[in-house]
Amino acid sequence: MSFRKILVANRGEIAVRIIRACKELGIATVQVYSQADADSLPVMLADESVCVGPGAGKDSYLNVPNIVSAALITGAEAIHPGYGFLSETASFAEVCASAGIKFIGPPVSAIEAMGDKATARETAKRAGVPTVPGSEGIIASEAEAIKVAAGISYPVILKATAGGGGRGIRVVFSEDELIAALKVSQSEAAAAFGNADVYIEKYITSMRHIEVQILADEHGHCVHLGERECSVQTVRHQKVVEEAPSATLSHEQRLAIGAAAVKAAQAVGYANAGTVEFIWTPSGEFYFMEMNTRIQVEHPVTEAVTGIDLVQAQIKIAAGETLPFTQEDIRWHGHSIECRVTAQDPSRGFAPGAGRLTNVRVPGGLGVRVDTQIYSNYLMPPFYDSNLAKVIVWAETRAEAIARMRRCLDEFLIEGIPTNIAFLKTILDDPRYRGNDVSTAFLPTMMEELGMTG
Ligand code: MV4
Repeated sequence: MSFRKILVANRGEIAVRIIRACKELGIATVQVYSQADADSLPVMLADESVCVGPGAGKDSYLNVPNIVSAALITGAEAIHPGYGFLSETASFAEVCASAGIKFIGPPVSAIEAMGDKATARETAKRAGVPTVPGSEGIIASEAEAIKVAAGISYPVILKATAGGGGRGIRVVFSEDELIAALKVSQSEAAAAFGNADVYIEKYITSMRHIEVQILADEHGHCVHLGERECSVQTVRHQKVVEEAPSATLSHEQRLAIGAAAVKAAQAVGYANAGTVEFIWTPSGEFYFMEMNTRIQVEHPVTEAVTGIDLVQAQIKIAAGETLPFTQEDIRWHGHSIECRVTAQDPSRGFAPGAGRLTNVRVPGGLGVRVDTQIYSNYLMPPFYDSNLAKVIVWAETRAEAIARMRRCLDEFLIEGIPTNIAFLKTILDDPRYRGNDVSTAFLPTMMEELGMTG
């Protein structure tokens, strides 16, 4: 059994990515789009398209009734949500199910279990996955916050249970700051997520962000596809450069963290593609951080080193197929790097830009992949994220991959709006980056040294 027609409930490069996977599987595509995206590449590439509302995301790509109606009217049997928008909204997956449409993603129960980060942490801990010392679930009172923090010792980090990806977090260095920080964290969380609940962890002062790709079918099989190194992020938790594998992990460590990721996924009855995020310490210990129950922006680096098409795998799993490989069949070859090219202006605090791309010239050559929605004369709408393109390179070694990426960034020409391409070159040229001497502090430090804000 496979699907005959899939609706793509997203936009930009990930919509293009999903359409490509469908085409190769012989599946027809319906692209939903906003009025601002009428001339977009996914609309051109899809077999059919349906306008679901005005430019603002909340009126179009988050408009559940319109998207589900578009699927019913066009006879799409499944919806691929991509990343962002409705991809991790359990109620959307539920509405799809009640309309008889397959949501290409995990079960509603798994989205819910991992969507609440304090619950996810407890679930991982109970399953035997290492977690950072901290509170048991959410903080119920100021007295409990003081007691927990004193017990694990400062610094501590406050995280919103409804957050994720670093939104609504506060680092606290001493007890005098704790209660004020707790109040700020709770009110920020309430405003951002409609849920004020916060949990506490020991703050790990030097860490790498290492995440593990997993794939699970709906028949109880689950494998990991190794890790991605995502430590190069801005102080606002924007990932900028990602790699697979991490140059830091030995093969034994890869298998150990991979097995932990599989355990976490199995603890919530996971199916489809997912990513388990870990803190990696300088001494080689790792701790569960959170799980993302969707395909991620940086998935292509894992595809490059494993040869597995993750979006095709998502579709086949949702159609009820069994995983065609076991853990022992997964092999890793070479090194892959992704750079996120964005419409951000480094000279204006990385403010997001929009407007007409008067001229575009995309890099290419052996071992180069560019996932993008842009083309010459494309009008970048102001409503959405600032991603313009992902440049993904593959080479035998990390050094060769860096040289290839550097060459690609020189080739890439985008005229008409400011981009971060020069900033990406600065990162690739930094001896700390080249020497894999990075932690999550690397990029904020580099930017401060260069007098950059943002
Ligand atoms: C942490 C941490 C240190 N210790 N958790 C959470 C979301 C992820 N994207 C970043 N997060 C972190 N979680 C513990 N227990 C450090 C980070 C972190 C960070 C925290 C504050 C300000 C900037 C940061 C940049 C990268 C990682």
